[in-house]
Amino acid sequence: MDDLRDKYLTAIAGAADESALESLRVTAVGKKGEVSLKMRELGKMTPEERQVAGPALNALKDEINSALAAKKSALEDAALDARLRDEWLDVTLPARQRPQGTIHPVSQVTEEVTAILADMGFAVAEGPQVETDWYNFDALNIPGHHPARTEMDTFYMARAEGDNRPPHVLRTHTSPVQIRSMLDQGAPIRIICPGRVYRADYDQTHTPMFHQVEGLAIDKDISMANLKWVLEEFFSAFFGTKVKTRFRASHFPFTEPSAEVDIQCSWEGGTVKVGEGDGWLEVLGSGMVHPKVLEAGGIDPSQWQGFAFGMGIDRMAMLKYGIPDLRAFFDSDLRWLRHYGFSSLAVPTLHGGL
Ligand code: 2NM
Repeated sequence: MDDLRDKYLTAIAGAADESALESLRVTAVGKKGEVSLKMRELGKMTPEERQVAGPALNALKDEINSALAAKKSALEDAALDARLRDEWLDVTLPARQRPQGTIHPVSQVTEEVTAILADMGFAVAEGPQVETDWYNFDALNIPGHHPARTEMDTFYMARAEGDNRPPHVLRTHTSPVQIRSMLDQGAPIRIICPGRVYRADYDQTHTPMFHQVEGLAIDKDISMANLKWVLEEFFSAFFGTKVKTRFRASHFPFTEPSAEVDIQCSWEGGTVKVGEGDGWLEVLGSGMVHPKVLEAGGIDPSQWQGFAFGMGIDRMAMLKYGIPDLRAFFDSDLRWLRHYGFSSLAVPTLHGGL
């Protein structure tokens, strides 16, 4: 029995893993194991021999079982220690660098303009970029013979032979959205319409697609004075400094009277600075909405009146952020986008100074 004990306790102590331990258990104390076979021999012994051998064999079996259990738990501990050694993570390490996109200046300025005008009570309206010529021209009191309607200035959608629907165009301004909003909501109404517009024009200062925001306020007693306040308030908030405006009489088919609006600026060393000096920069068209346009929008011009204005977002972005070349806006040059782009986390707000 001492030989058995020595043999198994040594083997258990030296077992390399749990499966080696399991086969030792089977050969030692399993049903047909060596200790169990010895126990079966108890029957052939005399009672006196049995009295000695029985408890001794039981004690040996217990001893082997506890050695097995102790070794099993030691192997488990060692396995856990090995995993803790091999699999640890340093959760304090900085994150892996990933490519960061930037917000395009046009998107940034659209958000800024929207934040300022939303604070004054204007809601954002959007509409299709492909329009019928009624929404883009007729409803805006732009007559059939007007030069803006020619293919020199407007992109007409190609049509299949025999397609007799009215002509469709890429909208040349966002005013059709305002017609749709008037027809949908009626008066009073206070909206801005930011978005892409298209004109057949390409040179230093024009791209065939550009961005506009137009405003519309219709109520019982809205005047040019309200328009002037809204615009001065808007420009001052946008440029972060008091900006004077100058209204010059002009003409648009959709407004009467109409005014072009200049903002105060200085020209020094080839750079424009807004809100100082005695120069002027034209940035916006505006006026009182023409009665025919109100009518086309389903609003009774004997009951309601209001102002509208429109400006170029791309141009406002160039002015505010000192971007020299308009065409680079749409080149998708990553170096340009990284240089002039904005952090996606820097959301423009009024209280943050935009
Ligand atoms: C401008 C200039 C003047 C304008 C007019 C309208 C509408 F649809 F309400 F009649 N929306 N925008 C307007 C007026 C736009 O852009 C230079």
